[in-house]
Amino acid sequence: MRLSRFFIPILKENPKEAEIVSHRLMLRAGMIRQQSQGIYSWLPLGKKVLDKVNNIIREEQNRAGAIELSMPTLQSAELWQESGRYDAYGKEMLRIKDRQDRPMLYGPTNEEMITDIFRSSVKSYKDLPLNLYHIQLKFRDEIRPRFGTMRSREFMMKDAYSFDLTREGAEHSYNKMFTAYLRTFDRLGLRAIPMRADTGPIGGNLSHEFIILADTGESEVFCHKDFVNFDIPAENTDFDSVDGLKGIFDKWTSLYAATSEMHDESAFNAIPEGERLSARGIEVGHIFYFGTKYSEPMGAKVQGPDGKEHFVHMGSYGIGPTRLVPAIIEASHDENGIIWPESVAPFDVVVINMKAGDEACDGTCELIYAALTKAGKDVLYDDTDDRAGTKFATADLIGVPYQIIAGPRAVANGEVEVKDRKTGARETMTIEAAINRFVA
Ligand code: 5CA
Repeated sequence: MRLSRFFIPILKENPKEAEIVSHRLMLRAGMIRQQSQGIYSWLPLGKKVLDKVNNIIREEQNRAGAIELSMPTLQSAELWQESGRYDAYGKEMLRIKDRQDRPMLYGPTNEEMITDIFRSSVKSYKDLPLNLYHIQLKFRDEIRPRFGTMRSREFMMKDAYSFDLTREGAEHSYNKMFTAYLRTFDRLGLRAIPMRADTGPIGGNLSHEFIILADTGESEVFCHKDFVNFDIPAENTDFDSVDGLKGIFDKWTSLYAATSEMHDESAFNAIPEGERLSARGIEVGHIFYFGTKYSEPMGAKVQGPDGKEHFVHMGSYGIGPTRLVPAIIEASHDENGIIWPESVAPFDVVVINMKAGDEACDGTCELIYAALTKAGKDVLYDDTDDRAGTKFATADLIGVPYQIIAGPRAVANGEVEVKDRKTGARETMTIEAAINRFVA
């Protein structure tokens, strides 16, 4: 992508409305634009990052055996009357009427709709277990939308829903998602701590929140400090292995039970003082097991091996991609801007032409741009005629992991500079070496 042809409305000044660094940087880097309170457009640079985040989520959901579908944002109120949540959900739900005066709503979550899909076609235990997910916009009319897309009214969610014949089966489905989440957040460059949690309006009695430590987070975290350092399940984890996944899960729950109880001060106080961690964090994911809470009122049942009908045991599993993007920035930035982990960076590398119009600089940049693009790299080429200082500031602000800098003096020697955005380290090398560094 040539910067001269791209759409990236960089802000020179710090936007006054932004209270936290991720919001400030997302606005300054031209990633998002507020359309009305708590409702955002994702501009091209932001959209690229969001897509990468969603793809990692998708890969890990698929690896764990979940199957993708797509449900609408607008739902009929009838479904929610069946589950009893239509009135219970209160003012957070945006209620709409269609031209026939039928009550509709902009979905804040999809337990009812997925249960409806399930009951319409699954009749036998032989079709279980089943886990269906989608990545779709949601709407919650939050009292205090704030911090940009961190807490917005319209936001994206990956929501997965599992169906099992028995509680044991449902617990295995829960452990699959638990394990997939540990892997997902790790691939996003984050340490997300699983914390036992309240279930709130989703209901049920087994639930974990996944929390990233950050001073600006809205959640409180009390736990053993060892919680922050843990092994991530390997890529070849056998998600069908009940014992294997239970081992991963038990390690957590036992550590948890032994050392911390989020809402239980005495358990926290039982941790030796030097080993306590009391911090703030951002909830980026939340998983629930809620048994037959929706299957019973909505009549979602299957025939079991005993020939009898059984209400299915369900769980739901949410991740917020539009919250994850600012959460990644909170965890990874410096005074000059964003530092993207390579896995979600909007571009792999930016080529900076320090003297656009200079024949040697132009030729060198075009050569590098073409070679890296051909090799499948996502390259941003700053071919604008901005001053070098502006170009460096832009490249640092938008956080592309590597910069290849071509200035007249180096180019005259057949060389360019390669800068690592994270460490700031710069290295001069031949043009060929610079290309090979990214292609090899
Ligand atoms: N149905 C369940 C799980 S599928 C559910 O709705 N869970 S939730 O309410 O905990 O939301 C799941 C995730 O969505 C949260 O962990 C968070 O990452 C994201 N999320 C929730 N509300 C917002 C919001 N207002 N803005 C941005 N992200 C949000």
